[in-house]
Amino acid sequence: MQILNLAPTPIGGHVLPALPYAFNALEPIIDERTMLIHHNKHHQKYVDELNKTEVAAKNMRDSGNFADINLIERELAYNGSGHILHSIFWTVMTSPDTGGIPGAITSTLITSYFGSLDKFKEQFINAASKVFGSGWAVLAYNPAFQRLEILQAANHENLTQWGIMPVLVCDVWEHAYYLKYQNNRDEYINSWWRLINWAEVERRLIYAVQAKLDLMI
Ligand code: MN3
Repeated sequence: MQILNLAPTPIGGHVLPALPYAFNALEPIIDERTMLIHHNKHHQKYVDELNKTEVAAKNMRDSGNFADINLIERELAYNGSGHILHSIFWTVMTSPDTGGIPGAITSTLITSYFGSLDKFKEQFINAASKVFGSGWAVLAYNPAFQRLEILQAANHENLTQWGIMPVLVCDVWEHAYYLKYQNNRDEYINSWWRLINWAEVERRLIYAVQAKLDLMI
């Protein structure tokens, strides 16, 4: 891989990223206990299952027995997407009302596509609120179209556009909010908005735009 300057994650070598703040940093909007369970139990499980599945896939290739191929491919999509979305989720939040305002690139791309920041927020919150069952609201840069889009993720891996690069994600699985908000998902989402770390969204968006993956189609 030297020629490509890549450092690929070894098969079965994913690790749970540390939170970039204390478990109680998002209080009172997201309580410490929810963060502990969500990060140390739920996200850890996606990492563990992804690692296990990658090893199982290697064993499948080594043995030439592909009887479990459908199960393995499904697990790769589910757990891999779960690991990626949670890893992004932790970084795009910060203590309430300290995350600033959308950066210059974020504001420009949001306004040019959604019309205004208010229209963007309205669609994002509605998308998050109306996810059927467990899932996410995702603001993503689509390099094929060279613009942003709002998508829902059903579970972690369904309803996507291929090749998107998520820059802002909101977890609306019940495990993200149930201890404090019970069935009041809308209250959670509207409070969650005050946690957005706009500098991190801007950093991710600049990276996505510069990736120049528009040659993919
Ligand atoms: Mn979650």
